[in-house]
Amino acid sequence: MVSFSCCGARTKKEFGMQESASTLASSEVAANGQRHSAVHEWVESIRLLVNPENVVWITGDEKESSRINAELVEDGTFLPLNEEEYPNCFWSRSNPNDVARVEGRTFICSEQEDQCGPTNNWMEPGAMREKLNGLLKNSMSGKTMYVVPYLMGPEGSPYSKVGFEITDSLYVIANMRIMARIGDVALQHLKEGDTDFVRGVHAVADLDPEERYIAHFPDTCEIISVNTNYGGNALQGKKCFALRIASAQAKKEGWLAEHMLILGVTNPSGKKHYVCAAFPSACGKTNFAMLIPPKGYVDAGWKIETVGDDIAWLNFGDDGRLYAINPENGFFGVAPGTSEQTNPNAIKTLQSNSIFTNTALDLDRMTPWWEGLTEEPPQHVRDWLGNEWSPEVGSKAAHPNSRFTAPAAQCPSISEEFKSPAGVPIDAIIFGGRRATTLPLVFEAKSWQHGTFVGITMASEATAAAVGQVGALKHDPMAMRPFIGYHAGDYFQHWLDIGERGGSKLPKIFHVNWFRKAADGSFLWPGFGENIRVLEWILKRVDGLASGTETPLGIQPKPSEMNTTDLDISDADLEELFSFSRDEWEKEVDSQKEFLATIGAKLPKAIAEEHEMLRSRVRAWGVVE
Ligand code: GTP
Ligand code: SPV
Ligand code: MN
Repeated sequence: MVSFSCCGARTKKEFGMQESASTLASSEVAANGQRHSAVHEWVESIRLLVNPENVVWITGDEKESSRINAELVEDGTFLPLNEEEYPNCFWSRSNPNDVARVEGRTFICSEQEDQCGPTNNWMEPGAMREKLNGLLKNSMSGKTMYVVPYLMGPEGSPYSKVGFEITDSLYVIANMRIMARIGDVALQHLKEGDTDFVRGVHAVADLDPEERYIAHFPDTCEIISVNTNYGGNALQGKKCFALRIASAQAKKEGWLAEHMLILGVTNPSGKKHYVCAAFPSACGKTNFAMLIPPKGYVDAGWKIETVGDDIAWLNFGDDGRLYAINPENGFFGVAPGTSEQTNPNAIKTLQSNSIFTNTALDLDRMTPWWEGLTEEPPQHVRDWLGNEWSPEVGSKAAHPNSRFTAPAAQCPSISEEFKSPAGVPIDAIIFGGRRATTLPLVFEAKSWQHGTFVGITMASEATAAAVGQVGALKHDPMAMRPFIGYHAGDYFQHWLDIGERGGSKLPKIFHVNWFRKAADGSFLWPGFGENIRVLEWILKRVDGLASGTETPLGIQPKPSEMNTTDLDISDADLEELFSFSRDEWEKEVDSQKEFLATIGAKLPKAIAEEHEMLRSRVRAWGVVE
């Protein structure tokens, strides 16, 4: 059999892989080699640079996946979990220096510095290439270079896009296989002679944090990550392509690539709405997307379906409305806090064919464990660092950013529309941050322009999803600050332009805050399934069934418009959730001003004006606590 091995003898270990490579080699090289000559030329150029022992094309088939998992078990990267409780699941620990996205090492290498903007790190593309070529040169010598074709978005969708990730990491391939549609499905999507694909290179190298780079070249649709093997840095389909590169493409092509979940909600009269929500990393997207309503709501006929939990691509349909697709194929979810009580759908999703990274391990059952999964920790625990652990140790057993990688199709609430090439029409867009104070449970923006301003001025307390100080309040426009692949000022203008184009057919825009705290530090709002009460009000507004009340912030529910039946919360707490403090808002407006100033000359005038109008409304309102 002829294989697409480029040079050198195969090692015994790689023999299994070679078989699958040969299968594809015959189809890809013979049938598609010419069809996809641009891909092959680029792959060859990378091969010459990284100098691997051989090259393997990933097909995405089941047997190949089993071989990859077996190899990961053999080399110690994967520990198989209890086959009865967690069939085909694996536990994995990353290098402790490589546990989250690193924004300080993430670069947007646009041709001009002012295309990159103040929210990103910039390096001149030529200089970055030189730097990375130095790191990549011979980085795969003695190793196998894998070529992973992947499709972001449903098969057959005009909105889906193809990428390639060249990698030396089987861990990355095992995760990419869950997170994206990989292999032949992607090659088939790429038309003959098509050069519109994202070129990605990933090399584990020696995981040196000082030489770690997650570099994006939006002008040429290239991604290079080196010295990292962690999720958002290394699974390139996700944040690197579907947000940073795609947002730059979306700007040029007139659509939106956003850090948003997508859910469908059916009300008791059978009417179905679709909603997108942008919350920053680790602020509740996965949970909201899979929400199970409380009993009263279920009995009444409410139903939530999941279309996506992290990323939405929104395009205008022929009818002028915005339609969303989920470019991903799986969930890379935050483990801590996920339980049968908080998110039963996630628990059912992750019980087979899943990967657990940096969680703890219940040694007696050989099942994954994390803080919040059960009230009491198991008897014998290994922590995410591989050490024996008990509560007396004082540290967390699971890393706060430990994750499960699970196939979306396994989610009990997955929507039929998850695979829909056309996507789903969006009725409402919700922004929300993690705010202990100041922000009420919910308000509606007065218009698309005001909603754009509300999204831009969103702020949130930092979480463990990115390296940095947890809890620090950070501005995070549209939950996209780390993911806008071009100048933030141009991105804000793009939102306003979408507003001009979509007019009255656009979704209404809302802001929520599940995380307001009482003086004793406890959450005022029960959250999770109860969040449907807020969603119900939002949809009443969409359908014109609630008048709300005007406040300086926008439109808030009248007390009588919130369904509080069976809700276990005191009247005082409920009032506090909606309370408005002029002192707090004076400070908020000042902090918004500081943030908006960082955008510089590219801040759209309309946004500066919205800010001035908010300041006047806050001043005029008086103290209403
Ligand atoms: P990324 O995958 O990083 O983008 O995160 P995400 O936005 O999907 O956040 P996720 O749903 O995973 O939630 C993150 C953390 O917030 C978890 O520990 C959840 O248990 C917790 N959380 C989610 N929803 C709520 C809520 O309504 N109330 C409270 N108090 N906590 C919540
Ligand atoms: C996030 O940080 O928003 C995530 C996890 O969804 S990662 O894929 O690492 O970016
Ligand atoms: Mn995310």
